[in-house]
Amino acid sequence: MRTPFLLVTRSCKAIHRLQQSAFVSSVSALYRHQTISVLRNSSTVSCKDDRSYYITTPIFYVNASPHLGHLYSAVIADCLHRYKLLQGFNSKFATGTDEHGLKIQLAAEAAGKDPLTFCTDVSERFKHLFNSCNISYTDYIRTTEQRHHQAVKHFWSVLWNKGLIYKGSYEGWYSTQDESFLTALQVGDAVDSSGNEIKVSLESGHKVEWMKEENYMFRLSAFRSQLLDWLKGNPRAIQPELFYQVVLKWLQEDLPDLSVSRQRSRLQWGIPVPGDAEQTIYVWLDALVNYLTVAGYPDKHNQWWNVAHHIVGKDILKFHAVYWPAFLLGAGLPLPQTIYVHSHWTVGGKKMSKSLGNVVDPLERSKQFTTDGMRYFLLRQGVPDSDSDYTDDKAFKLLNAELADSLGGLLNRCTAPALNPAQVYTAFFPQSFPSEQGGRAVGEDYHMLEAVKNLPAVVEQHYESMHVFKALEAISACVRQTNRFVQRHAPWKLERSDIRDQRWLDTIIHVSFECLRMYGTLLQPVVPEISDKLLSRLGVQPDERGLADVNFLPKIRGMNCPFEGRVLGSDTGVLFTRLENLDIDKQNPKKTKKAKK
Ligand code: ME8
Repeated sequence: MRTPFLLVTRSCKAIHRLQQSAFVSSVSALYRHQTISVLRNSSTVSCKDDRSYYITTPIFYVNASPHLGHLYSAVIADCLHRYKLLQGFNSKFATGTDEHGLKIQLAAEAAGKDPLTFCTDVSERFKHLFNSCNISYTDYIRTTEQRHHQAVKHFWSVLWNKGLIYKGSYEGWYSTQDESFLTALQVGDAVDSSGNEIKVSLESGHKVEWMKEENYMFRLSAFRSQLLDWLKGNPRAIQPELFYQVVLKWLQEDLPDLSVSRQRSRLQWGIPVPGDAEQTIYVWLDALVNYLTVAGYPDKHNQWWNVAHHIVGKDILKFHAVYWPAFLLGAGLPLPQTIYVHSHWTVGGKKMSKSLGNVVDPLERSKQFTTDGMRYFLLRQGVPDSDSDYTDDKAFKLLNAELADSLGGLLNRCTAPALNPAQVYTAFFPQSFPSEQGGRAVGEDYHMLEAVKNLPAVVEQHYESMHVFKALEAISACVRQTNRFVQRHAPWKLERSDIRDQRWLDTIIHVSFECLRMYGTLLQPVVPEISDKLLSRLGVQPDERGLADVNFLPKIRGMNCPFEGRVLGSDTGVLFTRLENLDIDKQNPKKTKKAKK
């Protein structure tokens, strides 16, 4: 799929530059929002090349406020979106809220509000969280919007006209919490908080109820072999591999037709079935079409729909990897290129839930840890293949170790006036550090250069497979190596009056700056504010921060380095302030460990 960066057309490159310049954000909230709006507007400009990319998060239910898990999906998508922009792609990034269905209808009733007012309130909370956390979405979709209603009705009519929807009756289990129909095998016994025996979904643990209704059915069973063919022909369509295997297994089993409407008498809060005012379209069919609505369906979706990638939590895998592709096949539309699946954040080893009182408020935490701190923690500790347990203590330790001490410490050392009184990007002297081992450099120094040189490729591979934590692990390992490099040669001990020592000192700083420039460039998708601060301090201009500009340590290959001799950017304070006296959350980490045992 990748083409060389140099193929980017001039117009796209210009947009890319604009997007890059947007990273020169000050940390003030006002400016940050302006920055994001530049990012948003710029990516709606159409580029006349095929380097388009479209990434989505799930659209979130508005029955409750956003929690850490929602922010996690958004941060992953934001990271991939920003990475694609860095690569020179024209990238579109959609998120938003899922506002129809019984669950929302009941939540609005319980809140004593009319459904739309209720949805608007909660949707705004999601938007506020995402804006506060620098989620640079280019489109925020709400399923209550007119453009979406039109897309859903059109989509329904296409399926109907192809004979893929028929009037039938559904009798079976339904979970309102999951808005999902279940077979007898997917249901088990449980006891609710009042001691009543109930039936629950084995997968989600949510209560299920028996229902019998006349409604419309979609011929899902007819698509089993096509879905299998798709997956067998596209082994990377669902990532990571573990989830691909899960879907393959589902497709070996029985795949009954799917109910795609509810009786209007039970569900009023939704889009009516075209031509049948007695029925409401099933909320999942409605919700999935959001991805098409944003792409411009039904008239002008091709540019984006051919390059769609979805980020989803493992809880909604079946909807995205079975129902959605079947709907799309039915409608004669291309299937998503990738469905990236991630596991869950737990607290004390348990799923976050209001009743357990263990919900982590991402807004509050991002104030404590800073926006970039929160983003870094989520992406560094979140593992797609298995659940990750959240504790404040982990975040506190990780951020202090990797952002404050390791990365911040390295920048601090090399820019300190004691070592760098002229405040310049010092010169590199090949006599001190020749391309072949010799001079004053030692074997470990060459190993470090090799690791840093290879970093863009390593990071690309991990970003593209959504293993962002591995990319950050690799960057962090290199930062440690660079710190050891400085420590090993102790430039503060060198005798400046000796020209040879002075040159060696300059060379050490130059090499460290080159490493820092690499780290700052590669970290932009994860910690945009910190990267901006770092690159600005090094004097790297906004249009020199793309992946194509990285050209690591050209002087060692006898080439010119555009940064050498430049005056550094001004000192705007430490990169990441150490978190001290943190008001560590009530969910005491020790207690958490015990609970885990
Ligand atoms: O399912 N850890 O919305 P939803 C990580 N509206 N991610 C989590 C999480 C956790 N503990 N909890 C939730 C819906 N998520 C539908 C989606 S899409 C067409 C319709 C994230 O509000 C994760 O991405 O229940 C999960 O799939 C999603 O939020 C579910 O959000």
